[in-house]
Amino acid sequence: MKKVLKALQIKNINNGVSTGVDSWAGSGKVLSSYSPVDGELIGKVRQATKDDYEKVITKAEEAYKIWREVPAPKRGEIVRQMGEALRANKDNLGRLVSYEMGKSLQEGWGEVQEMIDICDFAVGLSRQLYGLSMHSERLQHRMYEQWHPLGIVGIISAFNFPVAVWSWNAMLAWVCGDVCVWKPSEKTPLSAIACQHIIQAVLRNNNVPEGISGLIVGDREVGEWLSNDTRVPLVSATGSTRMGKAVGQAVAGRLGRSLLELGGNNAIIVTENADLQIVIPAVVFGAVGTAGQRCTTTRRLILHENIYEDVKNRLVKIYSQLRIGDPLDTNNHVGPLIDTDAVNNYQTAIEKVKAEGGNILFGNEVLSGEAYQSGCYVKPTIVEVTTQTPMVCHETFAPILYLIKYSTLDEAIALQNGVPQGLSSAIFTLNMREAEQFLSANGSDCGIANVNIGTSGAEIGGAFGGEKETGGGRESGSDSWKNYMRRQTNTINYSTQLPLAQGIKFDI
Ligand code: UN1
Repeated sequence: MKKVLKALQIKNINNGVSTGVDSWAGSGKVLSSYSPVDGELIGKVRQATKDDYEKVITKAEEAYKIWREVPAPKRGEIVRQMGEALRANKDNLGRLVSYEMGKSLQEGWGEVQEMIDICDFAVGLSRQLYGLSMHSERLQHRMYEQWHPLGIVGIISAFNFPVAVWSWNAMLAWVCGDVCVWKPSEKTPLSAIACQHIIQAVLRNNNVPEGISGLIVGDREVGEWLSNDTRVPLVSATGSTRMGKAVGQAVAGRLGRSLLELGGNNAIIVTENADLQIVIPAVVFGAVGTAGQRCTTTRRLILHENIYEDVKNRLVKIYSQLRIGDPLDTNNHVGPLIDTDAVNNYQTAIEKVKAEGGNILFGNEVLSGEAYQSGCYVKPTIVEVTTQTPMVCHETFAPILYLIKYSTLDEAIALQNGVPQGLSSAIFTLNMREAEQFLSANGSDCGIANVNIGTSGAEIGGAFGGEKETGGGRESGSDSWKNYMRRQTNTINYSTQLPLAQGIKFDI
């Protein structure tokens, strides 16, 4: 890991990590980043004080005045170079993400690949920030709309995707002409600093201000500063519903904009017409991938009564064969949880669901021994329930999968929709009527609804996000870029008269 840190220019200086850039230089409390893989200290970072925050925002404001005037395709060219820099650093950055967060190396690299893909997407977008033109009802008038940047975009990201979700926001915001101030998770600060180095080098090479990309490491206070700051027109936040409600309320209180991507409680419905060969890998990857710490993780499996026992038995068998251990070792399927608090949450959730009548079919074990010295490794768990008890309706960020039996599709869809969250959902069926009902207006109520694909692993090209307690925001692909811009309607009169709209006469 030393070599990886060196390559990403992360050096410990004066009890804190030097960022090597001015746009972030915390002078506050020291934050230590421990790896959940082996419990080792990776590095220490100095958090930002309120003064540091003010400096970053001032730099961002100055940078915005310059950046908004750079033609969008030229901004796209700089984002293209960022994509190239990420390609060059993919191996090291993926390794750091994997070690600091605990996800498998494949997923660490996959996360960097998502960043590269969103760069490519943003480059194309930089020539396609289209507005509509309309026909004016008045003679010799022209009416059209154009999209302008907003200003400073505050980005609050979560530990589970330490770098990719930031890049979904930042790359789009940058081609749109905004500047970004990023508050990464305090559980994964080094991955963020590594990105900051990569981005700053590209900004320097292009002689554009470093304030285009600001980074502020700190705890929830920093989130509060961003949410309450009228100089930050948009706050995009990813994380728990509790955090999102606080951010959403604060930003709404000043009539700012927020883009929220919060908790999920994602279900897969498996009908009696499903191809079980593809169901099993989809469910296992969805439920245990990233140790159950994706917002898109499969948490509920709604099974038709005719295939219930078969699927249940196959799953228990596969779960008993899963290899749990160092995620940097590509032979392992499941890595650690982020920290021991997450382990406690896993244990508490299982205790509670047992008290609610849940039947543990597999798992419910915290692993110990040399390979598990960080204390963060748990056995993926399967629990059988007969109704959606309070614990089943709650998002526990751990690999706990609830199995529920159904007999009619209406009942299955009601179960799928019967939780407060609305991010991702899936149905496995080869029956076209079942699939279409699931996708119809009286089907899944989620932002993402898949057929014969699991709930996690969405592509960057689609709009990503969900309904209800998931927060309603859409990031990444499709027309999500509109979140980062303001629409202006322009009407131009090239006649010699001043006709009023709606035919109103006003003679003076
Ligand atoms: C998240 O967990 O916050 O769809 C994002 C997926 C990933 C992104 C997850 N592409 O699982």
